[in-house]
Amino acid sequence: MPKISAFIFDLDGVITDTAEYHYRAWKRLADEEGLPFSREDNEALRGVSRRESLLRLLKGKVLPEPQMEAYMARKNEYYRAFLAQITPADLLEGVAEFLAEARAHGLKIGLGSASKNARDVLSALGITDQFDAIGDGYSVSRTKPAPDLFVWVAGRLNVPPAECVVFEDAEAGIAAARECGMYTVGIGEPTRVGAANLVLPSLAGVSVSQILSKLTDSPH
Ligand code: B16
Ligand code: MG
Repeated sequence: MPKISAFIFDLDGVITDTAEYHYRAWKRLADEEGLPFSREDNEALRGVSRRESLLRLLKGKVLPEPQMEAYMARKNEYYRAFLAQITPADLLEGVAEFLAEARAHGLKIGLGSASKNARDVLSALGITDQFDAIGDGYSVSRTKPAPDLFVWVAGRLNVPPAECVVFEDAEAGIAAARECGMYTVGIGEPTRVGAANLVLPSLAGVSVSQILSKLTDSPH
């Protein structure tokens, strides 16, 4: 069994499902601007930054930078209005138990989210104090699939990347973690996170020792 010192979690899709709120906020903007945008289109926005999300929503349509900025600000305003509805009941099944068990194992806990709203979401969920380091949309400039965010979090945790396990629901996030030599646990569809070392439908009923015992000597 390899030496593992830290678990790093993505937020949306792993700890809670803010994806629905992101969708509704983008959908409102798209409808107001007469841009076609479906739930299926929204799948391509999973785990990617606000700017990259807008570029994907625009499907190749080019806008001047000030208009891009205005669209992103408006979407964020719509999204933030939903944050007031988030409570600890919105933690995905099994997450509270899994975090507590990981801490009891002496593992360090990090967050690696693309979201600039991550701290507010953690606070609404009531779990900010469970994290030893919080990496969010402000921490680095190159977003997933670049490895920068996870490297940044590992640095904050003072743990070598090879001793980290990343939990992610997005293809870009698995690619980012693999790029920096971390172990990966994909949450959700194998078609999306199949490149991970382990793939699980969710963290419900999952134990820390179960995960650790399934990791091989090298992440690749
Ligand atoms: P914001 P994650 C991601 O969160 C979301 O999955 C993605 O839909 C969103 O565009 C991105 O955060 C940026 O969010 O607009 O709040 O900065 O999965 O990386 O936790
Ligand atoms: Mg995610």
